[in-house]
Amino acid sequence: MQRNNSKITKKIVIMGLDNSGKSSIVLCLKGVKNLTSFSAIKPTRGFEINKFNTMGLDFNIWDFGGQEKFREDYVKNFKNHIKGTNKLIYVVDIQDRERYDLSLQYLVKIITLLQENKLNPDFSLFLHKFDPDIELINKEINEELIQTLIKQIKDIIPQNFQHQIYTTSIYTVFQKSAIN
Ligand SMILES: Nc1nc2c(ncn2[C@@H]2O[C@H](COP(=O)(O)OP(=O)(O)OP(=O)(O)O)[C@@H](O)[C@H]2O)c(=O)[nH]1
Ligand SMILES: [Mg+2]
Repeated sequence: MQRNNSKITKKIVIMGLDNSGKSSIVLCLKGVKNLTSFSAIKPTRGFEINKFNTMGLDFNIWDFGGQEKFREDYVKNFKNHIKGTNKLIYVVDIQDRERYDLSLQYLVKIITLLQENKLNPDFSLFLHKFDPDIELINKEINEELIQTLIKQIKDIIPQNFQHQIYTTSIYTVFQKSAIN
């Protein structure tokens, strides 16, 4: 937590593979509604800190670009990047079936590092790009596939780890549906 003019600013960290939709989620959380902002998003280089205020609370969202070269740096310097984190959001692109395994490997690394550093921030996992009618648009993404993915995720997250899994999409008025 960071003190800012005697107010407390909470630190939210958002991580996941490149192209998983993290920066788009950040725009949603900031309440941005104009579509041009969404189409103008470019891959994040390194990390970007976004400030926003909601319901009288100040937040800093640290958006960690997911390209491999950046991921390697975060893993190497994990402690520096993560210190003071109140909430960590991990994003999996459910439409990127080919990279489920890679995304789960990155998740394992992050959880292992959190444990090694004895950190236990509030942890949310977003199954993202869960667009309305996804099963009609993309026939590969069916209930069975998602349930298998959720099972794999639950096997990775330790029992004593406070966490919540949600499905999310930018194509709904941003909503998240709890899974467990
Ligand atoms: N179908 C669909 N596409 C999305 C959704 N959210 C984001 N996208 C698209 O996914 C692409 C990548 O989005 P970004 O927000 O840049 O992804 P990122 O995780 O920040 O990527 P890096 O900065 O490289 O780590 C863009 O073309 C977005 O429009 C979603 O909910 N559904
Ligand atoms: Mg980004």
